[in-house]
Amino acid sequence: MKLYSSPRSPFVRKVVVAIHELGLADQIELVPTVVAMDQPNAGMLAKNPLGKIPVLELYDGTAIYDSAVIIDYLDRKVGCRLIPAAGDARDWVLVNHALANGLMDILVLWRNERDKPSEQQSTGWIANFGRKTEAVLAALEKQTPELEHKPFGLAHIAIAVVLAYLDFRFEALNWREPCPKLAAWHAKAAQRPSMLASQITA
Ligand SMILES: N[C@@H](CCC(=O)N[C@@H](CS)C(=O)NCC(=O)O)C(=O)O
Repeated sequence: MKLYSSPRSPFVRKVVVAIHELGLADQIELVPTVVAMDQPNAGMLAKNPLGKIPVLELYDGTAIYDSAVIIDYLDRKVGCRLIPAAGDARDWVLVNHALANGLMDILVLWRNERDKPSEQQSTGWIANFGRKTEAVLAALEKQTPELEHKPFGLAHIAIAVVLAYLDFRFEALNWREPCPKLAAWHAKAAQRPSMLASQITA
């Protein structure tokens, strides 16, 4: 199988971490792929009409996207280790994945906005991104005891990856200061072999 990917995308990193957690690294080839908001990649549009990565291409050519769907597909092959099959445990994983994944969406939009020439930037949007980011971090700080005692799964992966993305693209936010428990959890999560094998590179 092939994973169309970029080493800087947090959505791709989520999938790569999951691949390592599931022990599937030797079955999936990472194919470096360039995508840009202002320059659709024709090859990717043919596989995913949204023009986004990650895309997993199966042996028969079927394209699977987006990141959560790819992880769900791989996880079901191996026996639902990252996303519980049913019940409250499943709901907890999916809601907390949605929270971290939603923060990824906000950060990508925020970065696009702040990279525009200053006269084209919306100060209202940027202030709103900042408020939402603070709110998500406060919610995650409260969730830390749950993170510590629940099995490492899709939600943990998304949270660990989005916090690393904050370090990579939003260092000045200094997210650890208001979130000491989350910072301690992240320091441990960042040492997992799956996280070390998938570091974001500039
Ligand atoms: N919801 C998608 C988001 C993927 C996404 O936004 N990927 C970015 C790279 S970080 C992308 O491909 N951007 C190109 C574009 O939007 O045209 C997922 O979870 O896979």
